[in-house]
Amino acid sequence: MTRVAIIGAGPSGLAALRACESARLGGTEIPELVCFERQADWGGLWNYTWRTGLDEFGEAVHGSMYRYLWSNGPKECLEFADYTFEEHFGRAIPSYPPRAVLNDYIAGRVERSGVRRYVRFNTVVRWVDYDARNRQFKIRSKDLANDTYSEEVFDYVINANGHFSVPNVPTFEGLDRFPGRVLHAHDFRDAMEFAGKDLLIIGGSYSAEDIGTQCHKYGAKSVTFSYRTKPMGFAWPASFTERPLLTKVVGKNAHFSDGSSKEVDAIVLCTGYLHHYPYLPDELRLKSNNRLYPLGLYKGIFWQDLPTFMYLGAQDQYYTFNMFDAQAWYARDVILGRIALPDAASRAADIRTWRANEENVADAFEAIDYQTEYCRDLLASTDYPPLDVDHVAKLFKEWEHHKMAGILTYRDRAYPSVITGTQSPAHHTVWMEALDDSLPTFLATRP
Ligand code: FAD
Ligand code: NA7
Repeated sequence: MTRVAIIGAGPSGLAALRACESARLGGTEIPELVCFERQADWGGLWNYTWRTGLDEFGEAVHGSMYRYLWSNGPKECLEFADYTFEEHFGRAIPSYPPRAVLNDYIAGRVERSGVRRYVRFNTVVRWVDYDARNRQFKIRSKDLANDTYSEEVFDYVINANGHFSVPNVPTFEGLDRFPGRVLHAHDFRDAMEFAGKDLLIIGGSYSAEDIGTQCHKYGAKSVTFSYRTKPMGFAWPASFTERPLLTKVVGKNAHFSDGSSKEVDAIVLCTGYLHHYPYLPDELRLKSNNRLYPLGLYKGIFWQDLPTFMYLGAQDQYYTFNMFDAQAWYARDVILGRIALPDAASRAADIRTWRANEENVADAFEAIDYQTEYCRDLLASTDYPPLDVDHVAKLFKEWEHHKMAGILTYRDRAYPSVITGTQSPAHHTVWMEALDDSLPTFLATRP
């Protein structure tokens, strides 16, 4: 029987399980599935851990999410077309749920489809080898709880390990003598730690914006952003400033490339993440920065040199959960023989075209259009339930405008579901005053 390995049970790996299971429920014989997940439960980044550094087994902690994290985009843009928020929660809920609520939604879909039996928790993939003679992969994994290694063979590998876990950590002159805390966003857990402090944040993207606004919400005295390429440019409240790149730190004084300086108490490096696949040999390993179309992946999924090896979720992400579904349904259909891949030259030409178009993307609005076309292309070939990506793109663009209109208030907006059409209710408490991010409080009709 054909065997498929899935590495990771985050939203991408779970999409692969769900895709296969829905084919099975539709009467199709599916391959034998083994999903390796190094954490004790599924959900990937959404499965919050207080730990940082190494975990109880001496493994690098995967989690980059922090307490009080709320969705940074409308949930209507990520809703699964085959499992709506209304189906999961029994009613419409507000548009910007906190982490625990989204984790509950992700887990609910797969819990109900009964795919837990395919997942080996606390099991880390250590090495993947390809044997060209019998066209099979050999996976060496470690059962962390029982402290034992195993080796097994597979015909296909779906790599869904996530690429926002291993931090990109630059250094700056004087950091080694800075008399305060210095950390990367990957290790950030609780904004309360920075209440009353003057905070310096390096970076100009989502982590910088979100950790900065969250620290403000929980009482930071001031937030200074330092950007490498360009400022984020939001209408920041008075206690925020944007400065160009940090050049050095002298004592508590941070010096910037425009000659200005600022005394700060703590520094958070929101400098992004590395594509990091320590269990993959050179010939299977994606080498990329964080971008919309990493090279080497046909349809953004199939490893060009060996298409039985696949990556899910390897792109920079506007679309998330439903894009992982679009990828997973497509990957599944290739494995099931429902979709035939073209020859290597045609695949290479297709990759070149998508990459050239990606290089012409000029701003966030064009990036949204680009990823919309990418999803549309995948969705056209599978039986994934209808998803109106033009409507999703429209909501993404409204979201961008709402962020520009108010970086502290955009989460108070509400949008209609793309799938059901139901208008989401406003949350009972505005985001800036919603300090309790627990699921029961969020779902309560009144706080
Ligand atoms: P992950 O969620 O990273 O899951 C990968 C899984 O693979 C993990 O469970 C990990 O343990 C497992 N794994 C890794 N290596 C191995 C191995 N060797 N062996 C076995 N298992 C392994 N997206 C949104 O839509 N909205 C948001 O608000 C949002 N906020 C974010 C905030 C932060 C701080 C970060 C870092 C990301 C955020 N994202 C958000 C984007 C996020 O990437 C996706 O939502 C989603 O989690 C990606 O799913 P994934 O399965 O590809 O990766
Ligand atoms: P991103 O979106 O990859 O952004 C990384 C940021 O880090 C970006 O602004 C980079 O600047 C900056 N960066 C990287 N290296 C440096 C150095 N050496 N010096 C200064 N600045 C640097 O990662 P995020 O963590 O913000 O977001 C990842 C996910 O987490 C995302 O999906 C969110 O939903 C949450 P650049 O613009 O390249 O000059």
